[in-house]
Amino acid sequence: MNIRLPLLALVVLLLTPVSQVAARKNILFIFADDHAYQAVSAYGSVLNETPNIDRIARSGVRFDRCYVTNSICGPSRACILTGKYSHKNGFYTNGDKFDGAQQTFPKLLQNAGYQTAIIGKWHLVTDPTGFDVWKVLPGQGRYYKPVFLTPAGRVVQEGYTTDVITDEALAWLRNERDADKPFMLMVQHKAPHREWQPGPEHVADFSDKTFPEPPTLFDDYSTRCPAAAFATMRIGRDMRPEEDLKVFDETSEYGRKQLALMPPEARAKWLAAYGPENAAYLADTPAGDDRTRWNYQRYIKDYLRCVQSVDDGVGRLLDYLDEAGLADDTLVVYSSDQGFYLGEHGWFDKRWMYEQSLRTPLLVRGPGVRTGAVENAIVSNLDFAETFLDVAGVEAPEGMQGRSLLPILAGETPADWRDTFYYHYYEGPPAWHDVAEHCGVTDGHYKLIHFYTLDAWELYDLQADPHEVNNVYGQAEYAEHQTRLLAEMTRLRKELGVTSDKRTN
Ligand code: SGN
Ligand code: CA
Repeated sequence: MNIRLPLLALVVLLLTPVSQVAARKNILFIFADDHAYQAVSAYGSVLNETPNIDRIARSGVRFDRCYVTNSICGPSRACILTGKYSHKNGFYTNGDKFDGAQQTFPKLLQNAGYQTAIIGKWHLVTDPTGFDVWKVLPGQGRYYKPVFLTPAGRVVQEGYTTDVITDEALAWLRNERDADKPFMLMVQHKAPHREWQPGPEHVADFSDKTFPEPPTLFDDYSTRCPAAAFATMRIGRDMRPEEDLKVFDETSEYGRKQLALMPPEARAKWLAAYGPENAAYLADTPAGDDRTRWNYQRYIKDYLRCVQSVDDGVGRLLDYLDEAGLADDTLVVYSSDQGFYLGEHGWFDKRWMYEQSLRTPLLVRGPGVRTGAVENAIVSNLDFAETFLDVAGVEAPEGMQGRSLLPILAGETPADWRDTFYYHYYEGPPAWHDVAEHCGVTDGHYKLIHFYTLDAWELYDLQADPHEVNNVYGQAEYAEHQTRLLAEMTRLRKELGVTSDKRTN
C-alpha cells in the first residue's frame, strides 16, 4: 500500500479552508398544512399570537412574497422536493402519485452524507425515497390517535397528532440521530388542515372572543369571471355542520367516531367546550347571513386553536436547538404548503391565484441569515430545494427551476433576481371545491389570470385593490399592464417549458 496517500489526504484536509469544513449546517424544515399568513402574528395577524413562530421571524427573515407554484397540498410538496413545477415533476393534482425515482433534494443531501428524516404529513402516495428515517401519516392523516406509515409497517399512536409529530421529531433529534453527521429533518404537520380539530390544550381558547369579519366575507363576486361564484368553498353555504363546524355530540355517529379517538381527558374537555354552543345551534339553527356569521366564528376559532398547537411545537423544537447548542449551526425554516382563506371572499380552502392562497408564510433563520428583516423579493417554494442544497454545499443539478435563497437571506439580492412569477393550478371541477383550472403571472403589483377552460381572463391592480374584488381586465387604462403581463406570461411559459395548459402525463 502506498503510505503517501493517507498523508496526502491529511495535507488536503489541513489546507481546506475552514469555511468549507464548517459548511455542514443542519436543516430543520417545519411545515404546516394550510397555515395562512393571516394567522401568524409576525405577519401582523389581527387574529392570534404565534410567539414561537415569531421567534424565527425576529431572529431571521420574513418573506412577504413567497408564492407557491400550484396552491394545493401534494403538488406543493412535490415542488419542494424536486425544485420543479408540476409539469416537470409530474405531480399536478392531489390525485397523482409521486414518482419517487426522480431526483430530489433529500436524495442529494443523503448522498452528501446528511442524515435525512421526515416525520408527519407526506401526502404523495408512494413511499418516501431519499430519507434515512420516515414516519408519515397516510393520506391526510387524522387529528387524534394518528396512524403512521414507516418502513417497518403501520403504527398507531395515542394523542393529538400535532403534539405527537413534535414529540417524535424531538425523540429523533435527542436519541436517534448520529451526532457526528449533519441532519436535514422535515417536521410536517397535518394542522391546521380541515377538519380543524383542536388539541386538548387549546380547545377552549378564544371561547369568549368575537373575531372581526374580513371585509370580503360577503363578496358577491361581481366583476369576476364565473369561476369565483361557481366554486364550492363558501363558509356560509358549503361547510358541513358535523365535520367542519363540530356541531356533534355522542348521539351522532360521526361524533362518536371522533370522540372515540381522543384520550378521555381530551374528550371531556372537548364536550365541555362545544356542548352548550352546539345545543343552542341545534335548537335554533341560524340561516342566511347569520349562518355565514356563525360558521365564520366557529371556523376561525377552531382553525386558530389548531394553529396554537403548531406554534407550541415550534417553540419546543427551537428550545431543543438552544439546549443542544445547535441553534447557530441550523437553518430553521417555517412554511406551509400554501396559504388559505380565512373568510376572505366568503371562503375557506385555497387553490386560487388570489393572494391568500398564492402567498405562503416563509420565515427563515440560521447561519448567514439577517435578523429581523422583512423581504419583498418574489421567492417561491420552488426555491427551497436549491436553498437546502446550497446550505449543504451541494451543487444543484440541471433541471431544477428555482434559485438558492441564501444571498437574499444574507441581504444581497442578486441583480437578476426574478421580478415576475408564473402560477398554474390544474385540479379543475369536478373536484373538491370546484375551482376552475387557471394559470397566471404577477409582478407583485399587477396580476393577470387566465381561466383557460372558461376562456376568461382577470386582471388585478393589487395596490389599488388589495382585496382583489375589482377585475380590470379589458379596461383601457390598464391596457399597457395587460399587454405587458400577457407577453411576460408567454415568455415565462417558454422559459419554464410549459407546453400545454393541461397536464401532459
Ligand atoms: C380534503 C379536504 C378538502 C381539501 C382537500 C385538499 N376535505 O379533501 O377541503 O381541499 O383535502 O387539501 S376533508 O373533508 O377531507 O377535510 S390539501 O391540503 O390536502 O391539498
Ligand atoms: Ca394544504
